[in-house]
Amino acid sequence: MTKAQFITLEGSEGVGKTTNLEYIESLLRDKAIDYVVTREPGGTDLGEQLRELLLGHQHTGMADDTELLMMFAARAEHLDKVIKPALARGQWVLCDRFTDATYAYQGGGRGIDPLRIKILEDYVQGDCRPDLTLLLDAPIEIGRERAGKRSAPDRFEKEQAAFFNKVRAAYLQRASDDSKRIKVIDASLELDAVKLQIDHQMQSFFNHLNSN
Ligand code: T5A
Repeated sequence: MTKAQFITLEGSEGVGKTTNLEYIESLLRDKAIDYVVTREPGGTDLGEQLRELLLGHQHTGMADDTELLMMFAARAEHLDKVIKPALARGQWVLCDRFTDATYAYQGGGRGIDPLRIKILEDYVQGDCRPDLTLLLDAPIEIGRERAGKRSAPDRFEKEQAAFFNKVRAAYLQRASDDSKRIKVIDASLELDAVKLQIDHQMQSFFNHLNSN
């Protein structure tokens, strides 16, 4: 197969990213593909510390720009220590959230101009972009109900419905602007039906790589 691929999983709260990440791992193992699995914010020691500051409740009044810059600080570390080295070694990278989340949450949710996010994206990432993104999409009530059953709300999960509707709309807008890379999965369905759609997208992706 061709060079190592960078796959990201996106979606708003509780849509099933973590659950389905394990399923994607099983598909990669079936193909004997060597991979690393990681997440954002986080994925490194420093990134996980930044995650605690971002998701915890110690800094509830954090400025929007502080939040944005901390996401990119964690990402810079993640790219340097995990993502780029893995891809260079020939390992695929499977990442739970990446920069599309910044466009959705800090852009859509907080209202930061996407052009400012783009400047940081170009600066921090250079030309590193995901090859495939699976966007798990569901009405926000479904995701919040699923997430609520699982754990106490973090700083983002405390936001109101209007915030998450803007996050969802921003994600869907990005998918429509970049439909070649971002594939929308209907995550409101039962888990087996969600996995079927993921399987379909992954097999198309493998086929596309093999045909090049
Ligand atoms: N953030 C992140 C930004 O603001 N900007 C950024 O740049 C980045 C990178 C990270 C937070 O940081 C923000 C976004 C987030 O608020 P997170 O932990 O990555 O936090 O994100 P969460 O969405 O909070 O992750 P969750 O773990 O809560 O949700 P998942 O992973 O989407 O859902 P999952 O798999 O844990 O499933 C939730 C529950 O639903 C069940 C599962 O069994 C589980 O109990 N479930 C289903 N039930 C029925 N049917 C299905 N189809 C189901 N799928 C899953």
